[in-house]
Amino acid sequence: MNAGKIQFITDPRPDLSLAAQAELVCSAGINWLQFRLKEASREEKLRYGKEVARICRQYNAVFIVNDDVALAAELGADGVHLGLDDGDPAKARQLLGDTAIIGGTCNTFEDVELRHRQGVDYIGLGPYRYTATKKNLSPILGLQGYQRIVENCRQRGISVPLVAIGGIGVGDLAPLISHGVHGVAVSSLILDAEDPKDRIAAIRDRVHCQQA
Ligand code: TZP
Ligand code: MG
Repeated sequence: MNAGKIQFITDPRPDLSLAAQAELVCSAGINWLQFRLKEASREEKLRYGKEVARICRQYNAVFIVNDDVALAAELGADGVHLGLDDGDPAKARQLLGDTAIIGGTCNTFEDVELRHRQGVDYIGLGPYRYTATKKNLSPILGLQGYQRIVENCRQRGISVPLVAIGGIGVGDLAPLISHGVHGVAVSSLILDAEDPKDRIAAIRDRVHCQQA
């Protein structure tokens, strides 16, 4: 998969536009972004999506669109991130092309088996712990949950990259990576930081220093 180990997920904030979020993370070296904007009209999603896509392209960062394959196609995205209810990865690939990056959200090993069989390129596995960023959270996995699912994947020869998501803190990064996850997807960890650039440096340091 042509993406890094740290995915930033946009989240609407009154004090920082989605474009400013993209500029912030890309300029600090994050090269993988998921455009996530839930409560907005189609026009708003297109307008803000175009701004974020342009910044990602400028920094050569991978640009993924949450939920909506048609929006991803219209924005010329590198891929789409599908929840379990967001449709069939094969159909998404048909529309976006063979080299598109298709991600899928999973909460259980059974979900992982299904999405792996359907040919996703990476799995957003979570939530690690409670987070206010997402509504209707699935059951929390904790470190033990990841350990169990990583072990099941090893036993069944499933090697799709697992990206941990949901309420991840700086102190969670090293343990998660050392338990066999490929990378992490984070939002509030960066957006809530007093010094977001400093926080990004700390995240990059922790993630890239670890052996998967
Ligand atoms: N899906 C599961 S948890 C989550 C999403 C989009 C939000 C992750 O954001 P945060 O702020 O890093 O918990
Ligand atoms: Mg979704």
